[in-house]
Amino acid sequence: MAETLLLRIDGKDVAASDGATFAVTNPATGGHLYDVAHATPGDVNHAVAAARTAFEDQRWRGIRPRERARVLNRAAGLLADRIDVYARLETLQIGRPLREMRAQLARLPEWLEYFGAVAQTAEGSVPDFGAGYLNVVNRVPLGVAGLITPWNHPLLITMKKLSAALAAGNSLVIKPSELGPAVPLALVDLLEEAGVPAGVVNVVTGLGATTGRALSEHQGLAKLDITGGTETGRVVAATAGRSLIPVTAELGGKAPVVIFDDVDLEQAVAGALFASFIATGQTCVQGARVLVQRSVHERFVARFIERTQALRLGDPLAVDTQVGPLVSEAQREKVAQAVARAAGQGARVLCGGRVPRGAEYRKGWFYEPTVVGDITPEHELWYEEVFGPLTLVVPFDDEADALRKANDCPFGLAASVWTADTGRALRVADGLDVGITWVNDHHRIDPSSPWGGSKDSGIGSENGLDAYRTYTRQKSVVINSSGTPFDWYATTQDLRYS
Ligand code: TXE
Repeated sequence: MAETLLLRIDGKDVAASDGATFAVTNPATGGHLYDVAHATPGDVNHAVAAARTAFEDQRWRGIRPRERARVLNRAAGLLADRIDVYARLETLQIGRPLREMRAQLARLPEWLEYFGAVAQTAEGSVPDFGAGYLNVVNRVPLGVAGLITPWNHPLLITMKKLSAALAAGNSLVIKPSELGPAVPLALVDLLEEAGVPAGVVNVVTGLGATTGRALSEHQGLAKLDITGGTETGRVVAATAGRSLIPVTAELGGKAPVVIFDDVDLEQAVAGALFASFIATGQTCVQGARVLVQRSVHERFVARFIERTQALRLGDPLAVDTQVGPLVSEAQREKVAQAVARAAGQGARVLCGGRVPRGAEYRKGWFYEPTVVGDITPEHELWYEEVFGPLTLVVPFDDEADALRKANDCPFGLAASVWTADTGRALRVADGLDVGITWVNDHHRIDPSSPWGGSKDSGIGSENGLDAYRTYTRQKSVVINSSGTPFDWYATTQDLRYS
């Protein structure tokens, strides 16, 4: 594929106004995939204006929610037919194994279906305003929403935000990651084919510091929804805050995987592997800290290392590949440096910790799945999010110790608890300061289930009814139905006016 991907503004594919482009490469081979238009602040302005016009002329928000849902269901059908094409594109851009991308993308039509159903069934309310009044409260769309999305799940994360935003009747400007813009761009064609009017969904591709910044600073937005690193989230939220633009931010994580000694060891090892190494560890809910009860710690670690070393690294397009490359040289460097720093501070690299040898790995950003032990809060790696195929194993004594260690973290996105004791699972879930806890599982997601965290993991949540609500605002109409004339200034008597 050697072509230039263009911006999508007001239903048209357009080059950047200054003609600038940037290149997207294949992280498994270093090969050039395509050039992409690099939107200028002027292009961003143009996209926001097009989205605003589409909002004001009601071409989408004026359509009854039931009809919007029909369009979204049609889009879900088209998407289901294109999964294989999109999965391959995602793998080429970000290096995640094709098997993973197919499994992930096959779920995405559900987001369109779910939020279409929510839009159809959403109802206003009639608060008790008191005798002689009728108060009708409706929810209306916000306006133009800016979506800034990352590279690690390019279509999933775009879909989570877009489905809620569109179902509610908003217009959008999407700034996909510079590392994986192709599928979010292709999605606009699909949505328009399904019946979303041109101009409702616009895409500006570009780098974070230029295009992303221009979008996040735009005064014409009614909401900003970002998934990215915590530092990016802070900058974007601070900028939006100055303009009083509401923000949803899904940021970093360092999820603990808490394994008690009453759980089947093989299941626990399989679960921890899935938690730690899916997406080559590049996911915000990655099991980045495996906490294991001391009585089984040694046995667990031996088996965990054995299975980690057996993971098949390689060409992400090959169906039997289990771990692909990292997304970029910078991301691999970040992992390698974190491992070197931890080792220098006295932690022990139990397996991995290096670039794999072999001609097939020479051109891509591969790194061996890595397990680090003998790690304590004295080490930076205890706290920092690395975002790669790297996890820690840490022993704990009892429930209280497990909770103390699990919560000793700046992030609070997700955690998993592995135990056969339901009471214990509930107690630990209750004590964890995170947004999502899985019991005897990890990484599970559903459009109906809230996805968001506490502390440095962000603001608000995606998925579920709350996500839909945050793409709307309340509009209250208070009707005087008493039929009684009222004239405040005609008398000096005490009257109730509030
Ligand atoms: O993310 P960025 P990067 C974490 C992870 C990773 C680190 C950096 O730890 O190592 O972040 O990854 C846009 N104004 N996560 O650099 O930069 C950017 O173009 C406006 C966690 O890839 O945060 C992209 O579209 N926008 C995470 C998006 O923000 C800006 C997913 C995310 O990119 C911007 C990804 C700016 N100043 C990384 N700077 C998760 N929670 O899943 C960048 N962007």
